Amino acid sequence: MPLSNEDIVKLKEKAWSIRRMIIQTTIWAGGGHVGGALSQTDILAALYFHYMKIDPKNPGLEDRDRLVLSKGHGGIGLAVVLAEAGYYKDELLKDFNHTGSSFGMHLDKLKVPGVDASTGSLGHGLSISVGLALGAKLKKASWRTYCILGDGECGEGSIWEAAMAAKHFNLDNLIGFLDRNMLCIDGETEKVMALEPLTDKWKSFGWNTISIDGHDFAQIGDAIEKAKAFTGGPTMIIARTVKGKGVEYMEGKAAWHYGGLDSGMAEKALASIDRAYGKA
Ligand SMILES: Cc1ncc(C[n+]2csc(CCOP(=O)(O)OP(=O)(O)O)c2C)c(N)n1
Repeated sequence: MPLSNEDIVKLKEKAWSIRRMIIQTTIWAGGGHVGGALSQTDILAALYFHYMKIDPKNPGLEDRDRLVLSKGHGGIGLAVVLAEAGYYKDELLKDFNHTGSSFGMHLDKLKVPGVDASTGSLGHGLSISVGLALGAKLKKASWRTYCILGDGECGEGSIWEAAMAAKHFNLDNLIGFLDRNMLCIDGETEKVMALEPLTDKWKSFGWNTISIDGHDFAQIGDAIEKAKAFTGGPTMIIARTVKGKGVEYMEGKAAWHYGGLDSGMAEKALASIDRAYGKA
């Protein structure tokens, strides 16, 4: 069933509050991977606040859907989403990446409730996801595995080994999102290591592919519904996104892959997010 207007309004509110909290947590942490955390936000909001079967009061629920943030540097964004979903209090984020905190820049599944895989070294999350999805098949369990990949990350050869395996095992319970913001750490993906034609690459590995605007909730929702209904193998949703989405001065700038914010920058960032959501 497509998302209703009411659902979309609710998800936009969540995305607004998540984006603000990513800025706040970046201030507390003294710096963070803010650009990629903002590009993945709407995808995570749709998954955690509408589509995924989860119980924040019981993070280990056997029957839950799993999410693997293969672009593990986006952990600051996932940590905010998990707090917003109720896995823990957002006050804990005040210590994000401080010595002794449970929250490192890359999230540890043994320390942070709700995290299904410890990631950070790029290129491994899809293999972990294949293992989880295959495990669900072997157990005849109905839960799904979602995996969020970066586009720069797709330069890792291990992604393509996992892509092959996912089709080999016909893992129709595995749904990937490729955060196609066209930027990696060093600049434009097409200059650093060209990926295009990217959709054709996933298709040729046997995946069902869907291309969407990764900031449009109606399109995100529609793609998830189609992926869930598809039984011929795994699906990769290629989501066109904007690195730094919501903060005008960060949008489309590789320099904001990682950054710290002084009080002037933070104020400007929050004001920009508020404007983007008609709150100012
Ligand atoms: C194996 C490995 N090599 C290098 C890095 C350092 N690194 C962190 S993020 C990043 C760029 C990732 O770009 P992309 O996947 O496009 O992420 P996004 O733009 O969505 O933040 C790199 C090279 C890493 N984490 N792991």
